[in-house]
Amino acid sequence: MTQKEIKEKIRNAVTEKFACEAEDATIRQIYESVISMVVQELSKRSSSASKEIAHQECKKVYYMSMEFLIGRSLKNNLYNLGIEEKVRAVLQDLNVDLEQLYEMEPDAGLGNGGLGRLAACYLDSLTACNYPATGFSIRYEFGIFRQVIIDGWQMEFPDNWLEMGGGWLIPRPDEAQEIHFDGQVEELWSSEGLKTIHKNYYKVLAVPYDLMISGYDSKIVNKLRLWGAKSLENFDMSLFSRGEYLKSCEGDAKAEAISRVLYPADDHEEGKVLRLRQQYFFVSASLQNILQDHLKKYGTLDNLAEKVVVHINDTHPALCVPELMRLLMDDHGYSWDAAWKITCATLAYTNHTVMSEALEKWSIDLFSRHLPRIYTIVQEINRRFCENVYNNHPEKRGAIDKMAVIGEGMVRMANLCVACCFSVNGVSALHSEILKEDLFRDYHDIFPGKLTNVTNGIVHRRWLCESNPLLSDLITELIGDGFVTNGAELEKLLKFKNDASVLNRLAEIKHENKLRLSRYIEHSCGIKVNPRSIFDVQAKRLHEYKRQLLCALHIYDLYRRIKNEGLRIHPHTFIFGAKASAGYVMAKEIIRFICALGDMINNDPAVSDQLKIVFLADYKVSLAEILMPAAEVSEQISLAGKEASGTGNMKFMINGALTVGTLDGANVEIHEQVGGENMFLFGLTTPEVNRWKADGYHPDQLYRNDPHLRDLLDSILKNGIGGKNFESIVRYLIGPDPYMVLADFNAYKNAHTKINDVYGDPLKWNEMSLVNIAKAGIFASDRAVREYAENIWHLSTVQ
Ligand code: 26Q
Repeated sequence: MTQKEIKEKIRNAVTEKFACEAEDATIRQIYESVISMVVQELSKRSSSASKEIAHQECKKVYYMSMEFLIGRSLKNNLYNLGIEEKVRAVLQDLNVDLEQLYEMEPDAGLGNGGLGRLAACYLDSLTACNYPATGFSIRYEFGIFRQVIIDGWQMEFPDNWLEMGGGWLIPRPDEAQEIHFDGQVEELWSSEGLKTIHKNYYKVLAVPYDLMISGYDSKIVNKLRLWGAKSLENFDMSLFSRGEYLKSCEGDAKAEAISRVLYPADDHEEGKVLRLRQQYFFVSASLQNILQDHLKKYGTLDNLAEKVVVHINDTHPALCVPELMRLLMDDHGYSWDAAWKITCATLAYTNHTVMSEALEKWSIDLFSRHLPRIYTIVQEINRRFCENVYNNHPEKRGAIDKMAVIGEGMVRMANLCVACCFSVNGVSALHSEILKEDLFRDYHDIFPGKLTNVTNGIVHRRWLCESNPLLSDLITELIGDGFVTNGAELEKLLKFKNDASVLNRLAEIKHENKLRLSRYIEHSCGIKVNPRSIFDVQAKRLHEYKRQLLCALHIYDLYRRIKNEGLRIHPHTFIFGAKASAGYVMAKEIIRFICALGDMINNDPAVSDQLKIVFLADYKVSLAEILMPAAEVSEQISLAGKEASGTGNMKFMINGALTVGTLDGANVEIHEQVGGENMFLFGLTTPEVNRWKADGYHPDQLYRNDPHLRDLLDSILKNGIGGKNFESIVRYLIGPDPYMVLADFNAYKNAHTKINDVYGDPLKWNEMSLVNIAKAGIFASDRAVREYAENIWHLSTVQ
């Protein structure tokens, strides 16, 4: 598109949408018109891509995920289309600043954290790499809540993203699907054999809304299809005429509640009916859609697995297994055996956690009540699976109870996936080893080769090129722009490792980015930070296992050593960003602890030139885009064995931050890339954690035998923090803490001493930073999606 064409298109969009001239339009009208121009351009490309994909009979991947944490789209789309500067110029003529439009866009916060952002990065990379892919999820009216901190306590407010973000969605009511819940199943013998009939069900309509996914310099445009729930039960006129107006509308409310709001939990919580309905709703709508498209093109479902792979992002869409069976048998007349063969060959699954409490389970009672037909299928899957293990793997007879899909009154979703899917993968080398050796060990023995690893990745164009243009420009100047499409080329930077002028420019860019973040901090929370201080960031969901508390405890220790022992350190600013699950009391208590610590330290003139704490409210994708480029220290301090991968660690690394971390998740692979001399490793390893757990972890002994630690904790018991009581936190640390904060406390403190020392040698620090950037290419999601495409999905690119 030329600048002239863009100008025409924006002008036309303004007149069509608002019946006025561009010169007279409000900024909001311009904003909506620019989005509409981009959507039109992408739709055009999407439909010609679809034609080409159909013509080439390409195999397609359907990525099923309850979450796609898209963030903002405008800048990303303009960047990918290569028209950002042209649009900027056109808008300038209208006296509109493009940056101002960017700021008007809300984040599409349709996810909680890592898993949702991973799905968004993968769609972006799949498109850039020309793989035919469609994402399927729910059109939540409200995404992840807006977090406000009031007196240290997290409060949640609704996120009405559609008001300013709805312009990206194209409704496709003609492709709506019907979904059936509740009711009863009846089995009937007829001349054709046993038929199952689902009766007295409750109907909901699933209406698709498409969000176009652009890829950098790509031949194709893919889409993310989001299902919205609409009531199909007729408005109850009889109730209405009897004057029971509210009751007459109840049908509507129940159906439409399904796509109202994203569950703001990123761990398992008590299985709620609404969550199960959400899962079945989007799984059933998507699979019906996939089968219809396939039939239309090929006239048969016999070759489904040859042309389609359906990927299950964690167990949330695990109902794909019984639902695909149901559709093949009940709607398309396949026998059990034929349907099972197709289903297993079509479905692949990624696991994202090994923590047993996070593995999804549903009570039989609730499951069978709301999905009666699906339940009968799961029962039969379970029966056949157990029978198969019993007959064909006698050495595993003792493990059947553990491996079964149904057990202890529950339907176990992870077991359902592993029993069926042709591929199961973990998300980092360490995590995948734990799956094979521990969580899914018995399955690994009977299905050799099924379990594999694909280490996570990030779309480096968003996380480096778009969010850190200064750094991206410097890199381009040094090694050319090949790294934009091939992350591995970043390694060419290594030849500047000892080039002081390059290292100084790296430092200047970091400083610019720190100034930008400082302005944001002052504006959003009124705290003035020293831009020459070390910017040390821990930004991720709040979880006990991620151990924000370890960092907070260390800060309190620093504070006391500065005050009481005259310790001098390089000025250090600790920055936190973290949302807690709304019902997770301990996580909220940890936020309260960090905020209280901040209030006390930031207002104490005795330390304020050396130490500051900032808790940034409402951490989200667009805030991460300001945070990552400004960070110098990346905190990745989970208890070893608990963080499946982490992806924030990769975003910090590619922006030149140095990692202080445990050997957990993808930190292990970061360590492999940069070596121990370019990061700050500390703490127990996974085998050490396991050994310590087996022998019994006794933090009270650590407390009693370490006078310094005892003093520190006693002072919290005695004085609280800034007058607020945190006894419960101390009791937790010396009592049941399953994440062993105190066990790693001294090692962590030593790692920070080293950080402080190395920072005193800027050339050394910047050299380490450069090595981190240079070695981050392997964490590009282009690499990750290629591994999925080549090793698991067997997809080829569109030619
Ligand atoms: C389950 C049941 C009910 C309600 C909510 C949930 C739920 C929702 C979201 C459970 C888990 C999640 C999200 C998990 C997640 O984000 N996991 C992270 O995935 C990343 C991508 O692979 C990894 O890098 C992280 O290590 C992992 O924690």
